[in-house]
Amino acid sequence: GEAVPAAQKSSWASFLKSIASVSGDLSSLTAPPFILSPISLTEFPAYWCERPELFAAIADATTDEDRSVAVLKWFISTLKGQYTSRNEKLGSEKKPLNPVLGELFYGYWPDLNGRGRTNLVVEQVSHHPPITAYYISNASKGLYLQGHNAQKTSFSGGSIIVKQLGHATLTVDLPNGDKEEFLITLPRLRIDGLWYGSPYIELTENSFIQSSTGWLSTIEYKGKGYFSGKSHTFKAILSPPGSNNAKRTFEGLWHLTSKDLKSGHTFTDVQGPKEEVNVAIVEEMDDWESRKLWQHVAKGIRDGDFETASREKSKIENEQRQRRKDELAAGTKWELKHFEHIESDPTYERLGRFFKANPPTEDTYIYRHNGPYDEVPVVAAA
Ligand code: 0T9
Repeated sequence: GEAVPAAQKSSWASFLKSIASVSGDLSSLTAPPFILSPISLTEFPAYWCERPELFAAIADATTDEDRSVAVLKWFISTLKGQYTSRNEKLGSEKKPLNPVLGELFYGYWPDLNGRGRTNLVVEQVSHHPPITAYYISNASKGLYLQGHNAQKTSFSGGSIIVKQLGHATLTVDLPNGDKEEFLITLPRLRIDGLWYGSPYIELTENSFIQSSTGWLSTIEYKGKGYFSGKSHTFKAILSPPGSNNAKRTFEGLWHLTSKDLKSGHTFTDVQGPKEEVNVAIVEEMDDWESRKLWQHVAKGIRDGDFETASREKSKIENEQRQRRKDELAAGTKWELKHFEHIESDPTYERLGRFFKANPPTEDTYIYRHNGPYDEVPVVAAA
């Protein structure tokens, strides 16, 4: 392959072979250096909010229909960041750092032009399989997004097929005191370009956004050679409560622009700049915060010093192994810091019924409201 350095060709070939034989979880496979990313998966939830004004705009919609349109617009506008930004920043899709249990990522987007401040709290809630939980809130706009992510991978026709497990729920405080909820499911991914060592993602099949008002967005994803013949194509239909008929249809390319077919107006346009999340400087971070925890590994990868990267990675992994052993010996269990695991998410069950969500139930991680940006609880005077 072209993108594979000569010295890493055989290790890339054996990596591809191991991908084909290991199904389920690829996170712990050792990949050749050229494909390693210095960024941990705990940073990925930030992609949900790199256009904070579109997130904030959800609160400004005045009808149920318009609110569902605003949620869809925000969602579609996140896809470019979620699924193509490594290609833009790192040259191709790369293998992210596999987070350790308890790894944290905190960030925010400042309040500008009245959009309110948006905060992000992420915690790695499982190491094997990797599961990442997150909470994104814009309290001044009454917007709260809670979700978790895991993946189940398989290999087919030379591509990696990634089924995303997990979902997100968005809660919106309405001016009349009611709450509207949205259940957001996640698309399937196909990772192509592996043979040439320059992987990229295509989205496939469907995902859904179901509102508690009954409005439903059904989003269909296609790549090269399907209905428009172009990669990164989507078509979304919005149907009113109790109906399967499209009231609105939106179509286009999720990494460029799309149109509202009824009006002919632009629906999404993500060609302009996005805003990366703001984080503390490493010196001021907690030891469990991703960029501090991985700093030496990341530097090794960035500098092309893979000996240092792999030595530092082993340190982290050995420390983790020791922790798990100690817990086993002491009969204790690792405690999650910011989230509580529950076996079945009532919001998923209730809203998932509208569109026959598969599976019909899913677990979830409930935010404890004890992140660095939450107000310190007032201790009652004695
Ligand atoms: C949630 C996103 C997810 C995480 C990543 C599949 C993948 C891990 C999960 C689904 C985000 O909201 C969106 C984007 C990219 C997804 C990653 C792409 C990827 O390749 C990895 C997997 C685990 C690999 O690293 C496979 C091996 C690698 C050599 C291929 C580039």
